[in-house]
Amino acid sequence: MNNPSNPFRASALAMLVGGMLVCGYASAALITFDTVVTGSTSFGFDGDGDGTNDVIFTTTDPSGFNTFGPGTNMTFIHEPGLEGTSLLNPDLRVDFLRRATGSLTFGFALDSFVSDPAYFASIRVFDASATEIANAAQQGEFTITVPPSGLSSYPEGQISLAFAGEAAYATFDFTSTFGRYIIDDLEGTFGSTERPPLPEPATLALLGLGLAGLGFSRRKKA
Ligand SMILES: [Ca+2]
Ligand SMILES: [Ca+2]
Ligand SMILES: [Ca+2]
Repeated sequence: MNNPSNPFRASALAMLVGGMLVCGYASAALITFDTVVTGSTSFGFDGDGDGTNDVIFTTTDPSGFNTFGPGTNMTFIHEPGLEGTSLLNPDLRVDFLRRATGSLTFGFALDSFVSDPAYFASIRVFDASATEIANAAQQGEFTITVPPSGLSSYPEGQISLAFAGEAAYATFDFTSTFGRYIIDDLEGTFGSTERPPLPEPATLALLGLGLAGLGFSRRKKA
């Protein structure tokens, strides 16, 4: 058992936790689509701010993307998102110019008034030789947004899929009653440029001590 009165153990544990938090932050990026331009047929994400996009979403719909769709009464969509037609197959493509590794997670909503197996979101992930390395599909469901029983305005969901190797691109296909979908909060590890330099051990120790203090003061309040 841990002895919380042992300061060395407490700070060693906090350093470990701090290190894990730093690594988690360093390896993943969240794309919120908050700068999508309505009518554009592509949307780029520049994870490290060097002026070169690392992740590029495209649609073959000449009308391009929209940004707003289901409103605020949703669990997995926080407008603006990436909204488009679901009448194509695929409806959306994303290219990982610096590759993606590990897993991808995203929220989706469908322009439907019913939840039905015929209305779903799906994703196929491919490597650089166009070999499919992962896929997933999920029916849109109404979620509880106002407990105990208030439901989201539209059926929605969150897909999370893990894969081995390096993803070069992925395609999305959606089906819905009224021909539109929206996605938001796409999270993944997009090829390293967004990773900040690893902190020096001294910084980690300071962070660990800070976390230890935070944990302690929280315990005191509770
Ligand atoms: Ca958003
Ligand atoms: Ca970049
Ligand atoms: Ca479709």
